[in-house]
Amino acid sequence: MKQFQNFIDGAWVSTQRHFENRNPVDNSVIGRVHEAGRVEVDQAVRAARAALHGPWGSLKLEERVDLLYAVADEINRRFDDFLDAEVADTGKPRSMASHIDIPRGAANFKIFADVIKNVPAEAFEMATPDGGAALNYALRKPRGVIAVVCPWNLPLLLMTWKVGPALACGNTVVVKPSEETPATATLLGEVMNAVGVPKGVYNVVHGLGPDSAGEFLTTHRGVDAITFTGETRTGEAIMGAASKGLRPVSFELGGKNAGIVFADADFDAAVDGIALAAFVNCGQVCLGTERVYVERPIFDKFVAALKLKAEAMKPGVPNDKATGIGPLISKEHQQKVLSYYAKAKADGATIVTGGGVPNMPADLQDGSWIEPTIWTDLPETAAVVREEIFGPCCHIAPFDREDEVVALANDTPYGLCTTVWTENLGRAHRVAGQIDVGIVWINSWFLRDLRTAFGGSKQSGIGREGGVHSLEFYTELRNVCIKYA
Ligand code: NAD
Ligand code: 6OD
Repeated sequence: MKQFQNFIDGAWVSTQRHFENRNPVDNSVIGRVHEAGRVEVDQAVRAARAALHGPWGSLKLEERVDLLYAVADEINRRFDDFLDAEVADTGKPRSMASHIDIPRGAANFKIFADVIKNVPAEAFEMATPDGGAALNYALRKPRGVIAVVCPWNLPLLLMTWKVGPALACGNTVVVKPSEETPATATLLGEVMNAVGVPKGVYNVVHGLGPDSAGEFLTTHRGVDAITFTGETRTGEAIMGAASKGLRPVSFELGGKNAGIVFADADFDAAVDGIALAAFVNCGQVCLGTERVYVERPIFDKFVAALKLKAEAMKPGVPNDKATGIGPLISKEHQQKVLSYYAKAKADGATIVTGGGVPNMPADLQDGSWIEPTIWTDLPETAAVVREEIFGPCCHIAPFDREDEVVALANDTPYGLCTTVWTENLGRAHRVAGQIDVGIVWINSWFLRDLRTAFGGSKQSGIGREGGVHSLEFYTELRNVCIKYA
């Protein structure tokens, strides 16, 4: 059985409190996680502080950038180790993890190394009141010790999406991976040591949220800023913690994203795109589509086509090339998703397909399997239309007018993303301008140049990260004015 220890100051730290790490495919115990207490969290924060003022802080930018390139190269060299670890923790199809999770995990270090190398500086020559002159410029300084609190759905990808820019900007980090997925954050500690990242720059503390490592880290006053990806309610708790000491936060939170399909859309592309957005990663993507609105003339045809797509997704184990959908992350999450399936039924939904647990072979029956599910005929007030489920499911409703569907899409406390499917360019621009979200995809989904801004509006997030936008959170500008004449 694997032991997942904390990684503090470049060393492996075990503790007396443990919890189990389970494989969602069959619920078997695959590892023992050493839970960090207040003492270990404090050690990690102190190590991060010492590195900031020591070996890391004194590196030249070029040396830091070279180390980040080396981290990316080492992740790629150990690609299969990362792949095995991610797949064992999440149960996701190996094909998905090898095309998305692991390559992006490596790329996040390269991209932000390039960003920091090329970021322009601001400088102004100015006349002074006494007839002299001054040069006024801004220095970018790291914020300090950053707490990185992560979810389980894309563990390496979403963790490195924060750690990459944080380190590129000269900060040090203490990462709290999700209790469900401790493996790849731990493995990254080995990578950091292997390529010579100074000890204390990257630290990992394992544990849960409340009254555990998550809370101990975010309430620790030695942390200068907190970046968090996860549920909106957790974000509220972390924001409360951050208010002590007025520490800045960057939040990527939940969503209840709409997909809008106009009758003039490329029909097959829209069906493929919505199927991907609703079902990939077993629906456990914050950017996923759980509300679909289809223009009435193509409504029945669309529902029938999406049903075929859902039913073609064969549940199975990660290594089987025929697998279309893996399990949910845990039995607990399976119960949550099933409770929404029950609510939809009780609310009078038409269950187009799915609605339960698929039949699996005997050795997999204890896994967290779930059927891709489509509902129609629910009012907009139904729980499955309003609340984030984070499972492979969507409700499809018809609409008649553009202004009507814009209002429907916007009628949610969330504002992460929307997909719009249309061949009408004017309409595409018009609707993109009217939907109150951080990201609008036209005729696409999950397609993004990593240099662009990513983040949610309303209760889906605070701030934007990506490319130079990440610098706004991971650095602070120091204004220097020098009178030279
Ligand atoms: P979660 O909020 O339950 O947990 C996320 C992390 O926060 C975990 O590491 C957990 O241990 C920690 N945590 C929980 N309570 C805490 C507390 N009180 N103090 C400090 N830390 C605490 O989220 P999850 O279940 O891991 O992930 C699913 C959620 O994440 C969904 O709502 C999804 O939409 C959201 N998400 C959003 C994005 C985005 O980019 N907007 C990306 C991925 C996931
Ligand atoms: O691709 C990204 O950078 C990103 N933040 C994706 C988020 C996915 C949410 O589950």
